[in-house]
Amino acid sequence: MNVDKIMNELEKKNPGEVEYLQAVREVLESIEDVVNENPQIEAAGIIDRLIEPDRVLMFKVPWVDDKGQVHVNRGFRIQFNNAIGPYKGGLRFHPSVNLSILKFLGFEQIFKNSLTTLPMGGGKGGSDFDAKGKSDAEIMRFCQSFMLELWKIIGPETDVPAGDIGVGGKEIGFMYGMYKKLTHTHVGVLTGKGLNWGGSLVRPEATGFGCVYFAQEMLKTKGTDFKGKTVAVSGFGNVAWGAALKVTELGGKVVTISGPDGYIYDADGISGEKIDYMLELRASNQDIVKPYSYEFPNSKFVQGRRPWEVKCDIALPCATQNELGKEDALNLINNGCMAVAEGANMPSTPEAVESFLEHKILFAPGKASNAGGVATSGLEMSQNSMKLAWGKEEVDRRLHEIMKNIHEACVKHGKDSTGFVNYVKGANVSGFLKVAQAMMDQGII
Ligand code: NDP
Ligand code: 2IT
Repeated sequence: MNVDKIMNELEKKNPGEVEYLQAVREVLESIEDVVNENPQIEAAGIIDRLIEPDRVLMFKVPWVDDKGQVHVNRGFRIQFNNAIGPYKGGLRFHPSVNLSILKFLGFEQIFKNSLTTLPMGGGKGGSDFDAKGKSDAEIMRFCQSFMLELWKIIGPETDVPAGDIGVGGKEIGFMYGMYKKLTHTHVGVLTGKGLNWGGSLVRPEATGFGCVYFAQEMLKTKGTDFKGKTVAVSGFGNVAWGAALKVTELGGKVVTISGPDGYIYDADGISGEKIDYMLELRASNQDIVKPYSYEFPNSKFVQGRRPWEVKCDIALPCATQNELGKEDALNLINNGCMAVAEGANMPSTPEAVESFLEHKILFAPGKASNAGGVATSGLEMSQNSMKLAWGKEEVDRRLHEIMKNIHEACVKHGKDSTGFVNYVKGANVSGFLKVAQAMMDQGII
Protein backbone atom coordinates (compact mmCIF):
# COMPACT_ATOMS: atom_id res chain seq x y z
CA MET A 1 0.00 0.00 0.00
CA ASN A 2 1.32 3.43 -0.97
CA VAL A 3 -0.18 5.90 1.53
CA ASP A 4 1.05 9.05 -0.26
CA LYS A 5 -0.41 7.88 -3.58
CA ILE A 6 -3.78 7.09 -2.01
CA MET A 7 -3.79 10.43 -0.21
CA ASN A 8 -2.91 12.37 -3.38
CA GLU A 9 -5.83 10.80 -5.20
CA LEU A 10 -8.17 11.36 -2.27
CA GLU A 11 -7.13 15.00 -2.09
CA LYS A 12 -7.87 15.47 -5.79
CA LYS A 13 -11.32 13.97 -5.32
CA ASN A 14 -12.07 15.87 -2.12
CA PRO A 15 -10.27 19.22 -2.43
CA GLY A 16 -10.12 21.34 0.71
CA GLU A 17 -11.61 18.67 2.98
CA VAL A 18 -8.74 19.08 5.45
CA GLU A 19 -10.25 17.39 8.50
CA TYR A 20 -11.36 14.39 6.45
CA LEU A 21 -7.95 14.04 4.79
CA GLN A 22 -6.22 14.38 8.18
CA ALA A 23 -8.32 11.57 9.69
CA VAL A 24 -7.79 9.21 6.74
CA ARG A 25 -4.02 9.78 6.65
CA GLU A 26 -3.69 8.97 10.34
CA VAL A 27 -5.52 5.67 9.95
CA LEU A 28 -3.71 4.64 6.75
CA GLU A 29 -0.28 5.35 8.25
CA SER A 30 -1.08 3.15 11.25
CA ILE A 31 -2.46 0.21 9.28
CA GLU A 32 0.16 0.26 6.50
CA ASP A 33 2.19 -2.65 7.91
CA VAL A 34 -0.81 -4.83 8.57
CA VAL A 35 -2.16 -4.24 5.05
CA ASN A 36 1.20 -5.06 3.51
CA GLU A 37 1.41 -8.28 5.54
CA ASN A 38 -2.07 -9.38 4.38
CA PRO A 39 -2.23 -9.12 0.57
CA GLN A 40 -5.86 -10.34 0.51
CA ILE A 41 -6.87 -6.95 1.95
CA GLU A 42 -5.57 -5.05 -1.08
CA ALA A 43 -6.82 -7.74 -3.45
CA ALA A 44 -10.35 -7.13 -2.16
CA GLY A 45 -9.95 -3.36 -2.65
CA ILE A 46 -10.69 -2.80 1.02
CA ILE A 47 -8.91 0.56 1.38
CA ASP A 48 -10.52 2.13 -1.70
CA ARG A 49 -13.92 0.89 -0.57
CA LEU A 50 -13.38 2.05 3.01
CA ILE A 51 -12.41 5.66 2.29
CA GLU A 52 -15.46 6.32 0.10
CA PRO A 53 -18.68 6.74 2.11
CA ASP A 54 -21.55 4.41 1.13
CA ARG A 55 -23.71 7.51 0.60
CA VAL A 56 -23.96 11.17 1.55
CA LEU A 57 -27.32 12.88 1.96
CA MET A 58 -27.32 16.67 1.90
CA PHE A 59 -30.59 18.52 2.31
CA LYS A 60 -32.28 21.86 2.88
CA VAL A 61 -33.63 22.63 6.36
CA PRO A 62 -36.05 25.57 6.19
CA TRP A 63 -37.55 26.87 9.45
CA VAL A 64 -39.33 29.93 10.79
CA ASP A 65 -38.06 31.93 13.79
CA ASP A 66 -40.20 33.46 16.55
CA LYS A 67 -40.56 36.71 14.61
CA GLY A 68 -41.86 34.92 11.54
CA GLN A 69 -38.62 35.22 9.56
CA VAL A 70 -37.62 32.27 7.34
CA HIS A 71 -34.16 30.68 7.65
CA VAL A 72 -32.49 27.96 5.62
CA ASN A 73 -29.78 25.68 7.01
CA ARG A 74 -27.99 22.78 5.46
CA GLY A 75 -28.49 19.24 6.80
CA PHE A 76 -26.27 16.18 6.24
CA ARG A 77 -26.10 12.47 6.95
CA ILE A 78 -23.04 10.47 5.96
CA GLN A 79 -23.64 6.71 5.91
CA PHE A 80 -20.03 5.62 5.81
CA ASN A 81 -19.81 1.88 6.33
CA ASN A 82 -22.24 -0.79 7.57
CA ALA A 83 -20.05 -3.90 7.33
CA ILE A 84 -20.48 -4.87 10.99
CA GLY A 85 -23.89 -3.36 11.82
CA PRO A 86 -26.37 -0.57 11.07
CA TYR A 87 -24.84 2.88 10.51
CA LYS A 88 -24.39 4.51 13.92
CA GLY A 89 -23.09 7.90 14.96
CA GLY A 90 -24.05 11.30 16.24
CA LEU A 91 -25.55 14.47 14.82
CA ARG A 92 -23.61 17.73 15.30
CA PHE A 93 -25.33 21.13 15.20
CA HIS A 94 -22.71 23.88 15.07
CA PRO A 95 -22.13 26.78 12.66
CA SER A 96 -18.75 25.29 11.68
CA VAL A 97 -20.32 22.05 10.37
CA ASN A 98 -19.44 21.16 6.77
CA LEU A 99 -18.92 18.04 4.67
CA SER A 100 -15.25 17.68 5.59
CA ILE A 101 -15.91 17.73 9.34
CA LEU A 102 -18.77 15.23 9.10
CA LYS A 103 -16.80 12.91 6.82
CA PHE A 104 -13.87 12.90 9.24
CA LEU A 105 -16.26 12.13 12.10
CA GLY A 106 -18.07 9.41 10.11
CA PHE A 107 -14.79 7.80 9.07
CA GLU A 108 -13.48 7.76 12.66
CA GLN A 109 -16.78 6.32 13.81
CA ILE A 110 -16.26 3.15 11.72
CA PHE A 111 -13.18 2.15 13.73
CA LYS A 112 -14.48 3.44 17.07
CA ASN A 113 -17.67 1.44 16.75
CA SER A 114 -15.70 -1.63 15.74
CA LEU A 115 -13.58 -1.25 18.89
CA THR A 116 -16.66 -1.27 21.15
CA THR A 117 -17.16 -4.97 20.24
CA LEU A 118 -20.84 -4.16 19.52
CA PRO A 119 -22.46 -4.58 16.07
CA MET A 120 -22.49 -1.00 14.80
CA GLY A 121 -21.32 0.51 11.51
CA GLY A 122 -20.10 4.09 11.07
CA GLY A 123 -22.07 7.24 10.26
CA LYS A 124 -22.38 10.90 11.20
CA GLY A 125 -24.58 13.84 10.40
CA GLY A 126 -25.62 17.28 11.44
CA SER A 127 -26.22 20.84 10.38
CA ASP A 128 -24.63 24.29 10.38
CA PHE A 129 -27.51 25.44 12.60
CA ASP A 130 -26.37 27.69 15.47
CA ALA A 131 -28.43 27.15 18.62
CA LYS A 132 -26.89 30.17 20.36
CA GLY A 133 -29.58 32.62 21.39
CA LYS A 134 -32.42 30.52 19.91
CA SER A 135 -35.60 29.88 21.90
CA ASP A 136 -36.75 26.33 22.64
CA ALA A 137 -39.61 26.84 20.16
CA GLU A 138 -37.11 27.76 17.43
CA ILE A 139 -34.92 24.77 18.25
CA MET A 140 -38.02 22.55 18.11
CA ARG A 141 -39.07 23.85 14.69
CA PHE A 142 -35.55 23.42 13.38
CA CYS A 143 -35.31 19.83 14.69
CA GLN A 144 -38.71 18.95 13.22
CA SER A 145 -37.73 20.33 9.81
CA PHE A 146 -34.41 18.46 9.98
CA MET A 147 -36.23 15.18 10.69
CA LEU A 148 -38.72 15.78 7.83
CA GLU A 149 -35.84 14.84 5.49
CA LEU A 150 -33.69 12.58 7.67
CA TRP A 151 -36.43 10.05 8.52
CA LYS A 152 -36.38 8.70 4.97
CA ILE A 153 -32.96 7.10 5.33
CA ILE A 154 -32.78 6.09 9.01
CA GLY A 155 -34.35 3.26 10.98
CA PRO A 156 -33.61 1.08 14.03
CA GLU A 157 -31.97 -1.61 11.86
CA THR A 158 -30.62 0.79 9.20
CA ASP A 159 -29.08 3.91 10.70
CA VAL A 160 -29.34 5.09 14.30
CA PRO A 161 -28.26 8.72 14.94
CA ALA A 162 -27.51 10.21 18.37
CA GLY A 163 -26.10 13.43 19.87
CA ASP A 164 -22.79 15.24 19.47
CA ILE A 165 -21.82 18.92 19.82
CA GLY A 166 -25.00 21.00 20.05
CA VAL A 167 -27.29 17.97 20.17
CA GLY A 168 -28.34 16.74 23.61
CA GLY A 169 -31.47 15.29 25.18
CA LYS A 170 -33.65 18.25 24.19
CA GLU A 171 -32.85 18.07 20.46
CA ILE A 172 -33.07 14.26 20.42
CA GLY A 173 -36.56 14.59 21.95
CA PHE A 174 -37.79 17.02 19.29
CA MET A 175 -36.38 14.88 16.48
CA TYR A 176 -37.77 11.65 17.95
CA GLY A 177 -41.24 13.19 18.23
CA MET A 178 -41.26 14.05 14.54
CA TYR A 179 -39.90 10.62 13.50
CA LYS A 180 -42.60 8.93 15.55
CA LYS A 181 -45.32 11.01 13.94
CA LEU A 182 -44.04 10.47 10.40
CA THR A 183 -43.57 6.71 10.66
CA HIS A 184 -46.31 5.84 13.12
CA THR A 185 -43.82 3.74 15.11
CA HIS A 186 -42.15 3.96 18.51
CA VAL A 187 -38.76 2.31 17.96
CA GLY A 188 -35.12 2.75 18.96
CA VAL A 189 -34.21 4.90 15.96
CA LEU A 190 -32.23 7.46 17.96
CA THR A 191 -30.09 7.01 21.07
CA GLY A 192 -29.64 9.46 23.91
CA LYS A 193 -33.41 9.41 24.38
CA GLY A 194 -35.17 10.50 27.59
CA LEU A 195 -35.34 7.87 30.32
CA ASN A 196 -39.13 7.71 30.20
CA TRP A 197 -39.32 6.90 26.51
CA GLY A 198 -36.57 4.42 25.73
CA GLY A 199 -33.35 6.10 26.87
CA SER A 200 -30.63 4.30 28.83
CA LEU A 201 -29.33 5.17 32.26
CA VAL A 202 -25.69 6.36 32.19
CA ARG A 203 -25.86 7.47 28.50
CA PRO A 204 -25.45 11.18 29.43
CA GLU A 205 -22.33 10.44 31.52
CA ALA A 206 -21.02 7.64 29.31
CA THR A 207 -18.47 9.41 27.08
CA GLY A 208 -16.79 11.21 29.98
CA PHE A 209 -16.95 8.14 32.26
CA GLY A 210 -15.57 5.92 29.50
CA CYS A 211 -12.71 8.31 28.83
CA VAL A 212 -11.70 8.27 32.49
CA TYR A 213 -12.05 4.46 32.67
CA PHE A 214 -9.71 4.20 29.68
CA ALA A 215 -7.20 6.62 31.27
CA GLN A 216 -7.42 4.56 34.46
CA GLU A 217 -6.37 1.45 32.52
CA MET A 218 -3.44 3.34 30.97
CA LEU A 219 -2.33 4.62 34.38
CA LYS A 220 -2.53 1.06 35.74
CA THR A 221 0.17 0.03 33.27
CA LYS A 222 2.44 2.52 35.10
CA GLY A 223 1.30 1.28 38.50
CA THR A 224 -0.68 4.38 39.37
CA ASP A 225 -4.21 5.86 39.38
CA PHE A 226 -6.22 9.12 39.57
CA LYS A 227 -5.86 9.56 43.33
CA GLY A 228 -4.23 12.91 44.10
CA LYS A 229 -3.63 13.70 40.41
CA THR A 230 -4.19 17.16 38.90
CA VAL A 231 -6.28 16.98 35.75
CA ALA A 232 -6.74 19.58 32.99
CA VAL A 233 -10.02 19.26 31.07
CA SER A 234 -11.11 21.32 28.05
CA GLY A 235 -14.67 22.07 26.94
CA PHE A 236 -17.63 22.50 29.27
CA GLY A 237 -20.20 20.36 27.48
CA ASN A 238 -21.55 16.87 27.90
CA VAL A 239 -18.23 15.04 27.65
CA ALA A 240 -16.27 17.45 29.88
CA TRP A 241 -19.04 17.21 32.50
CA GLY A 242 -18.99 13.38 32.63
CA ALA A 243 -15.20 13.34 32.77
CA ALA A 244 -15.12 15.86 35.65
CA LEU A 245 -17.64 13.78 37.62
CA LYS A 246 -15.66 10.55 37.30
CA VAL A 247 -12.20 12.10 37.88
CA THR A 248 -13.52 13.65 41.10
CA GLU A 249 -15.11 10.38 42.19
CA LEU A 250 -11.77 8.61 41.69
CA GLY A 251 -9.91 11.15 43.85
CA GLY A 252 -8.39 13.36 41.13
CA LYS A 253 -8.66 17.15 40.99
CA VAL A 254 -10.00 18.85 37.84
CA VAL A 255 -8.48 22.34 37.67
CA THR A 256 -9.61 23.61 34.24
CA ILE A 257 -12.53 23.72 31.82
CA SER A 258 -12.67 25.79 28.63
CA GLY A 259 -14.91 27.39 26.04
CA PRO A 260 -14.27 29.17 22.75
CA ASP A 261 -13.67 32.37 24.80
CA GLY A 262 -10.82 31.00 26.97
CA TYR A 263 -10.35 28.76 29.99
CA ILE A 264 -11.15 28.67 33.70
CA TYR A 265 -8.41 27.81 36.20
CA ASP A 266 -9.78 26.72 39.55
CA ALA A 267 -6.96 25.65 41.88
CA ASP A 268 -9.48 24.46 44.50
CA GLY A 269 -10.77 21.84 42.06
CA ILE A 270 -13.95 21.72 39.98
CA SER A 271 -16.12 19.37 42.00
CA GLY A 272 -19.58 19.02 43.54
CA GLU A 273 -21.85 22.03 42.86
CA LYS A 274 -19.25 23.41 40.43
CA ILE A 275 -19.76 20.38 38.18
CA ASP A 276 -23.54 20.86 38.43
CA TYR A 277 -23.00 24.48 37.43
CA MET A 278 -21.37 23.30 34.17
CA LEU A 279 -24.77 21.94 33.11
CA GLU A 280 -26.41 25.27 33.85
CA LEU A 281 -23.73 27.15 31.95
CA ARG A 282 -24.10 24.87 28.95
CA ALA A 283 -27.91 25.06 28.97
CA SER A 284 -27.71 28.88 28.87
CA ASN A 285 -26.68 28.60 25.19
CA GLN A 286 -24.24 31.49 25.56
CA ASP A 287 -21.07 30.02 24.05
CA ILE A 288 -18.86 31.30 26.89
CA VAL A 289 -17.24 29.76 29.96
CA LYS A 290 -16.34 33.11 31.59
CA PRO A 291 -19.45 33.30 33.86
CA TYR A 292 -17.94 30.46 35.94
CA SER A 293 -15.43 32.99 37.31
CA TYR A 294 -18.26 35.24 38.57
CA GLU A 295 -20.06 32.33 40.16
CA PHE A 296 -16.90 30.98 41.85
CA PRO A 297 -14.66 34.01 42.50
CA ASN A 298 -11.69 31.93 43.69
CA SER A 299 -11.23 30.77 40.11
CA LYS A 300 -9.73 32.82 37.31
CA PHE A 301 -10.71 33.24 33.67
CA VAL A 302 -7.86 33.27 31.16
CA GLN A 303 -9.12 34.91 27.99
CA GLY A 304 -8.35 33.56 24.54
CA ARG A 305 -6.00 30.82 25.76
CA ARG A 306 -6.15 27.06 26.09
CA PRO A 307 -5.81 25.08 29.33
CA TRP A 308 -2.73 23.16 28.17
CA GLU A 309 -0.35 25.75 29.69
CA VAL A 310 -1.49 24.71 33.19
CA LYS A 311 0.69 22.24 35.10
CA CYS A 312 -1.14 18.92 35.31
CA ASP A 313 -0.53 15.17 35.59
CA ILE A 314 -3.28 14.18 33.17
CA ALA A 315 -4.97 16.06 30.29
CA LEU A 316 -8.43 15.26 28.92
CA PRO A 317 -9.25 17.31 25.80
CA CYS A 318 -13.07 17.21 25.61
CA ALA A 319 -14.06 20.19 23.40
CA THR A 320 -13.50 19.89 19.66
CA GLN A 321 -11.14 18.88 16.82
CA ASN A 322 -7.62 20.32 16.55
CA GLU A 323 -7.81 22.17 19.86
CA LEU A 324 -4.39 20.93 21.05
CA GLY A 325 -1.39 21.75 18.83
CA LYS A 326 2.32 20.97 18.97
CA GLU A 327 3.16 23.90 21.27
CA ASP A 328 0.39 22.81 23.65
CA ALA A 329 1.70 19.23 23.57
CA LEU A 330 5.23 20.40 24.41
CA ASN A 331 3.87 22.58 27.23
CA LEU A 332 2.08 19.57 28.71
CA ILE A 333 5.14 17.33 28.37
CA ASN A 334 7.52 19.94 29.85
CA ASN A 335 5.14 20.43 32.76
CA GLY A 336 5.31 16.72 33.60
CA CYS A 337 1.99 15.53 32.17
CA MET A 338 2.10 11.72 32.05
CA ALA A 339 -1.17 10.88 30.24
CA VAL A 340 -3.49 12.40 27.65
CA ALA A 341 -6.83 10.73 26.89
CA GLU A 342 -9.00 12.32 24.21
CA GLY A 343 -12.66 12.78 25.14
CA ALA A 344 -13.33 14.79 21.97
CA ASN A 345 -12.88 13.53 18.40
CA MET A 346 -9.40 14.31 17.00
CA PRO A 347 -8.65 17.18 19.44
CA SER A 348 -4.88 16.76 19.03
CA THR A 349 -3.25 17.83 15.75
CA PRO A 350 -0.98 15.27 14.00
CA GLU A 351 2.08 17.26 15.19
CA ALA A 352 0.85 17.12 18.79
CA VAL A 353 0.29 13.36 18.55
CA GLU A 354 3.79 12.95 17.14
CA SER A 355 5.23 14.82 20.14
CA PHE A 356 3.33 12.63 22.62
CA LEU A 357 4.57 9.48 20.89
CA GLU A 358 8.15 10.76 20.62
CA HIS A 359 8.23 11.54 24.33
CA LYS A 360 6.57 8.21 25.07
CA ILE A 361 3.88 9.56 27.34
CA LEU A 362 0.58 7.69 27.61
CA PHE A 363 -1.64 8.92 24.77
CA ALA A 364 -5.13 7.62 23.93
CA PRO A 365 -6.74 8.66 20.63
CA GLY A 366 -10.43 9.60 20.74
CA LYS A 367 -11.61 6.60 18.78
CA ALA A 368 -10.47 4.44 21.70
CA SER A 369 -10.94 6.65 24.75
CA ASN A 370 -14.23 8.34 23.81
CA ALA A 371 -15.90 5.15 22.55
CA GLY A 372 -17.87 4.84 25.81
CA GLY A 373 -20.55 7.20 24.47
CA VAL A 374 -21.40 5.20 21.39
CA ALA A 375 -20.88 1.93 23.30
CA THR A 376 -23.61 2.98 25.72
CA SER A 377 -25.72 3.99 22.73
CA GLY A 378 -25.25 0.38 21.60
CA LEU A 379 -26.43 -0.76 25.03
CA GLU A 380 -29.46 1.53 24.63
CA MET A 381 -30.21 -0.19 21.30
CA SER A 382 -29.98 -3.62 22.97
CA GLN A 383 -32.39 -2.54 25.71
CA ASN A 384 -34.80 -1.12 23.10
CA SER A 385 -34.73 -4.37 21.13
CA MET A 386 -35.46 -6.41 24.24
CA LYS A 387 -38.02 -3.86 25.43
CA LEU A 388 -36.29 -3.89 28.81
CA ALA A 389 -34.35 -1.31 30.82
CA TRP A 390 -31.22 -2.21 32.77
CA GLY A 391 -30.38 -0.58 36.10
CA LYS A 392 -27.60 1.97 36.50
CA GLU A 393 -25.06 -0.49 37.91
CA GLU A 394 -25.67 -2.93 35.06
CA VAL A 395 -25.10 -0.32 32.33
CA ASP A 396 -22.08 1.15 34.10
CA ARG A 397 -20.57 -2.31 34.61
CA ARG A 398 -20.94 -3.11 30.92
CA LEU A 399 -19.50 0.27 29.93
CA HIS A 400 -16.51 -0.26 32.24
CA GLU A 401 -15.96 -3.75 30.84
CA ILE A 402 -16.08 -2.45 27.25
CA MET A 403 -13.51 0.28 28.00
CA LYS A 404 -11.20 -2.31 29.59
CA ASN A 405 -11.58 -4.51 26.50
CA ILE A 406 -10.78 -1.61 24.17
CA HIS A 407 -7.66 -0.90 26.22
CA GLU A 408 -6.63 -4.52 25.98
CA ALA A 409 -7.16 -4.53 22.20
CA CYS A 410 -4.99 -1.40 21.86
CA VAL A 411 -2.22 -3.01 23.90
CA LYS A 412 -2.43 -6.20 21.83
CA HIS A 413 -2.02 -4.37 18.52
CA GLY A 414 0.02 -1.38 19.67
CA LYS A 415 2.79 -2.75 21.92
CA ASP A 416 6.29 -2.65 20.40
CA SER A 417 9.36 -4.74 21.25
CA THR A 418 10.46 -2.24 23.94
CA GLY A 419 7.12 -2.61 25.72
CA PHE A 420 5.90 0.87 24.69
CA VAL A 421 2.22 0.96 23.71
CA ASN A 422 1.34 3.10 20.70
CA TYR A 423 -2.40 3.40 21.37
CA VAL A 424 -2.95 5.19 18.03
CA LYS A 425 -1.65 2.22 16.12
CA GLY A 426 -3.34 -0.26 18.45
CA ALA A 427 -6.75 1.36 18.08
CA ASN A 428 -6.53 1.78 14.31
CA VAL A 429 -5.26 -1.73 13.59
CA SER A 430 -7.71 -3.41 15.93
CA GLY A 431 -10.71 -1.39 14.68
CA PHE A 432 -9.71 -1.86 11.05
CA LEU A 433 -9.09 -5.62 11.04
CA LYS A 434 -12.60 -6.51 12.16
CA VAL A 435 -14.24 -4.25 9.56
CA ALA A 436 -11.90 -5.43 6.79
CA GLN A 437 -12.65 -9.08 7.57
CA ALA A 438 -16.41 -8.41 7.51
CA MET A 439 -16.08 -6.62 4.16
CA MET A 440 -14.11 -9.51 2.70
CA ASP A 441 -16.69 -12.03 3.97
CA GLN A 442 -19.54 -10.09 2.34
CA GLY A 443 -18.08 -9.71 -1.18
CA ILE A 444 -17.68 -6.62 -3.35
CA ILE A 445 -20.76 -4.52 -2.62
P1 NDP B 1 -21.29 19.75 23.69
O1 NDP B 1 -22.03 20.55 22.68
O2 NDP B 1 -22.03 19.27 24.90
O3 NDP B 1 -20.00 20.53 24.15
C1 NDP B 1 -18.95 20.89 23.30
C2 NDP B 1 -18.12 21.85 24.06
O4 NDP B 1 -16.94 22.31 23.43
C3 NDP B 1 -18.91 23.08 24.33
O5 NDP B 1 -18.59 23.50 25.60
C4 NDP B 1 -18.42 23.99 23.22
O6 NDP B 1 -18.72 25.32 23.33
C5 NDP B 1 -16.98 23.73 23.36
N1 NDP B 1 -16.23 24.21 22.25
C6 NDP B 1 -16.58 24.28 20.94
N2 NDP B 1 -15.58 24.80 20.24
C7 NDP B 1 -14.61 25.08 21.14
C8 NDP B 1 -13.33 25.65 21.03
N3 NDP B 1 -12.86 26.04 19.86
N4 NDP B 1 -12.58 25.78 22.15
C9 NDP B 1 -13.04 25.36 23.34
N5 NDP B 1 -14.26 24.84 23.49
C10 NDP B 1 -15.02 24.70 22.40
O7 NDP B 1 -20.65 18.55 22.93
P2 NDP B 1 -20.04 17.22 23.51
O8 NDP B 1 -19.52 17.41 24.88
O9 NDP B 1 -21.06 16.18 23.26
O10 NDP B 1 -18.85 16.98 22.51
C11 NDP B 1 -17.49 17.38 22.76
C12 NDP B 1 -16.55 16.54 21.92
O11 NDP B 1 -16.69 15.16 22.25
C13 NDP B 1 -16.76 16.63 20.41
O12 NDP B 1 -15.51 16.48 19.76
C14 NDP B 1 -17.61 15.38 20.13
O13 NDP B 1 -17.49 14.98 18.78
C15 NDP B 1 -16.98 14.41 21.08
N6 NDP B 1 -17.78 13.24 21.45
C16 NDP B 1 -19.05 13.37 21.94
C17 NDP B 1 -19.75 12.24 22.31
C18 NDP B 1 -21.10 12.32 22.91
O14 NDP B 1 -21.64 11.26 23.26
N7 NDP B 1 -21.70 13.47 23.10
C19 NDP B 1 -19.19 10.89 22.14
C20 NDP B 1 -17.81 10.88 21.68
C21 NDP B 1 -17.18 12.02 21.34
P3 NDP B 1 -19.70 25.99 22.24
O15 NDP B 1 -20.70 24.99 21.78
O16 NDP B 1 -20.28 27.05 23.08
O17 NDP B 1 -18.88 26.44 21.09
O1 2IT C 1 -18.63 10.77 18.44
C1 2IT C 1 -19.39 9.94 18.98
O2 2IT C 1 -19.04 8.78 19.19
C2 2IT C 1 -20.73 10.40 19.37
N1 2IT C 1 -21.04 11.56 19.22
C3 2IT C 1 -21.72 9.42 19.93
C4 2IT C 1 -22.38 8.65 18.82
C5 2IT C 1 -23.51 7.76 19.24
O3 2IT C 1 -24.11 7.18 18.32
O4 2IT C 1 -23.80 7.62 20.43
